[in-house]
Amino acid sequence: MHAIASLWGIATKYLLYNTGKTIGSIDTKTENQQILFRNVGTRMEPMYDKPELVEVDDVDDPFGYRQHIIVVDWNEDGLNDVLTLDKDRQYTYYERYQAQDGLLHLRFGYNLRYEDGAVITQVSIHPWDNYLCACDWDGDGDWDLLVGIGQRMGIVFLENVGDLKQPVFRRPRRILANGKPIAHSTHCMRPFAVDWDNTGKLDILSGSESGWLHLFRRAILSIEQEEC
Ligand SMILES: [Ca+2]
Ligand SMILES: [Ca+2]
Repeated sequence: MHAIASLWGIATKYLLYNTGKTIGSIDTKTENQQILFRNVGTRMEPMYDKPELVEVDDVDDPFGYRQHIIVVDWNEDGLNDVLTLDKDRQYTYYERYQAQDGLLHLRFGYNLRYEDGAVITQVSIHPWDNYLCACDWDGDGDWDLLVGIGQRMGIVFLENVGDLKQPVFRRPRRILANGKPIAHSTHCMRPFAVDWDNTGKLDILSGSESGWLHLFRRAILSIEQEEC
């Protein structure tokens, strides 16, 4: 389903929402809001409730204008969380937790930071859309980030040089395919990391504004030495 989200690019996304039972949901982005379509059917026979806004406890306007979200269990507590860029275009982790009302809510976790303590912002990488993908790209047990940008930046890698509880990241470095920056799209480059061919290492499936999906096998990928 992530592949389909990549194909659709800016308009739609797919996510799994933990609500006590396995429920699939789809969110659709409008301006600075995120909309959840809660699956009130089953996984095999989904049926969606009326759309509802995704809210974050005690945070007004939690999502940036035309920004995207990804859903990942960032703190690995069994509940899917949200990574996004906030209204100030800062990389932000919203944690999902069980509130006193017994329901699952989102709350502010923290802003993601570089190893020098600076908050990661869109502008610090590229002012165009930053499409996030969280994955353990280097296989050391913590979440790294791939960010799809396009233009001459292509897809960049932010290595987590902290750990799961206190992640901090190196400045972005470009991912190279056969020694060259990835350049299949100038805009809406949307990477997703998946072990496509079952080699035990992650490959990249990346969507583009053309509607095509592009597969980059790990064997041809490397990381540029210099930071962007
Ligand atoms: Ca979690
Ligand atoms: Ca890692």
